[in-house]
Amino acid sequence: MPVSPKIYHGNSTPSPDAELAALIDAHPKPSSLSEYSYGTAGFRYEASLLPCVFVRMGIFAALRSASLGGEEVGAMITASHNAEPDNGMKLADSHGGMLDAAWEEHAVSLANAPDSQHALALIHTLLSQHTSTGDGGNSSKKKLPKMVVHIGRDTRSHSLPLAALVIRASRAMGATVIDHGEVTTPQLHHFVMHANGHMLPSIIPQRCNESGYCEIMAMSYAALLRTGSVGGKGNVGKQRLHSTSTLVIDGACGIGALKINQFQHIFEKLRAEGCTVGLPTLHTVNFPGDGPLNDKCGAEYVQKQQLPPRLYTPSSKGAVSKRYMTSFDGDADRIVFHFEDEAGKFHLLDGDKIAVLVSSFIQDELRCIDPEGKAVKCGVVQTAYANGSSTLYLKNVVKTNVVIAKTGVKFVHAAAHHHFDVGVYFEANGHGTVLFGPKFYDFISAADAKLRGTSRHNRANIALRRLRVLPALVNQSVGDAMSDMMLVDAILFLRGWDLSTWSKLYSDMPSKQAKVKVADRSIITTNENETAAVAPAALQIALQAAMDDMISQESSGNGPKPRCFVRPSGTEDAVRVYAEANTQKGADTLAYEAMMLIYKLCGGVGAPPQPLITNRL
Ligand code: G16
Repeated sequence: MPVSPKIYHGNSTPSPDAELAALIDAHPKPSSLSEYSYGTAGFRYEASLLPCVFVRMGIFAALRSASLGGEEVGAMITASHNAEPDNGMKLADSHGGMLDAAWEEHAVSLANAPDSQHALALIHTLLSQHTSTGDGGNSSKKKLPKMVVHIGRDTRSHSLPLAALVIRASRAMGATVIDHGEVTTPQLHHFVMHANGHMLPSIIPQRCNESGYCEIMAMSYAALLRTGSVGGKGNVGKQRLHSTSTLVIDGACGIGALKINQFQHIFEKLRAEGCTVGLPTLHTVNFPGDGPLNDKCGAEYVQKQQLPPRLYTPSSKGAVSKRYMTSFDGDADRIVFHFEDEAGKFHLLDGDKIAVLVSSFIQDELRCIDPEGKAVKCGVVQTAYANGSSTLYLKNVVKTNVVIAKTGVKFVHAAAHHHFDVGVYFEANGHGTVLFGPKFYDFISAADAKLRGTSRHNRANIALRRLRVLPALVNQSVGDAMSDMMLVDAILFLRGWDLSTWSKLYSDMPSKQAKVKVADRSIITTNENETAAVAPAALQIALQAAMDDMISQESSGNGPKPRCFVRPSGTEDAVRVYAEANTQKGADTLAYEAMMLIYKLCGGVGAPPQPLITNRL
């Protein structure tokens, strides 16, 4: 059952400096690390390296809240898709999204301050520059604004002690801490967004705790499913297809498995109330403790290896239908779908396929009200990892706008917000959501007024009911596996599709992803959208030659051409490689050539990479 958060009040020491200095001194910088860097999604390291930076980030989160005049912010303790020994922190700004880019620099400076004296000096500078009640160098002289920090954590064994450090540090700054305990990353972002209620569009009910989060989502999901029972043209979703009647959820042995199970209770209640239209049976596997976190299971493994997850839960052996499956990652902010066909072949439906399904659904519904499609600008944001076939399909078949942004939610989220009134963003790894802007809400109000009094069976009216529930169903702060799962399931239900039908919309170009370990991955830099390496210059020249070679070997007709790019990971100590070609052998060859180039030109460590051979199931 959802638990209520614990509230800790800030310490009321007249001058917090002594306590802050003591905390900082007690958690010195590890000698094995030259500098902390802010990665793709915040600080992420092997857990024993983190106490120093977590104390400072507890202080920093309070500072950030102070700089926003007391608006509430969040800190999530998680290393998401990484292996169990790693941990990290994702910082949520008051709008619920990722920390403002300008403040990342301050976070890095505070994390790397050589000692408590320098750290305190920086804290005072930030306070005086960014708060109206800033102390100009002495926090004991003036009253600080209200500061509120929400804390959440994943199920890693070290997340609890690390969270305790963050709580202590925030309280030492005088901040009120709201400790949500074990939650998913998107839940924590949701709590922060809802805590600052003035930022919520009026269409979304304000619910700042876990039971509220579950209720809003489940009710919106049920409302969307119910629109399938109305009938009318294009409305096939009256009955669930047998192949989608049970949805198996691989929880990656992490927090998502525990949280999705809470929806069972709500679904049971809905069934008891007679609201049964289309609700599937949920069957969760891979709970915390069943197996190692993210190891041979979960979204990262399934998507990168293009293999089904291992099923660790003892009762799942032989009892799981593989027709309709989904995998979350370790903090449940990513989701991919997959199934085994009648011939036992594995099929993956990744973030690209989700972007296609969701964007075409929303556009179809909008066009039922606005056939010209001019009132609201829709589009999709992808990254360089998007399969070339998906981008072509989006442009040529869905006929939507496509923008390519840098890897990382903070970039794709910002691009969706900036370019579109309805911006669908999904990274191929399954991290994504849909953002609705002010013009969308104006469109809904105008449609409401226009369609008032028309029949419930009127197709435009059905479209309006569908579109109206989306902002509450779809997490508006960050990608959310549970929310995306319900959105996708509802769309499949309304379309009368199963995973096989959805999968056949287009065929992915064969692709390969790999990693290479080098002494210092920061020597590799890329262009703005990461499609080409800028340094070392010799790397891109050699990569281009390998791509040209592959293009001349494979005739690609009008389809996407073979391509390959490399970039340093911002979450793991590795350089990532992505290759796609017209054949799996071509993609494997290209990826292997890129790995060898990185190994030779960028200081590879350990044994040289081995040739890649993909064996499909
Ligand atoms: C994080 C980010 C994602 C990003 C992923 C991989 O995911 O939130 O946006 O795609 O890292 O980043 P990189 O390739 O730089 O390692 P998560 O789920 O691990 O938080």
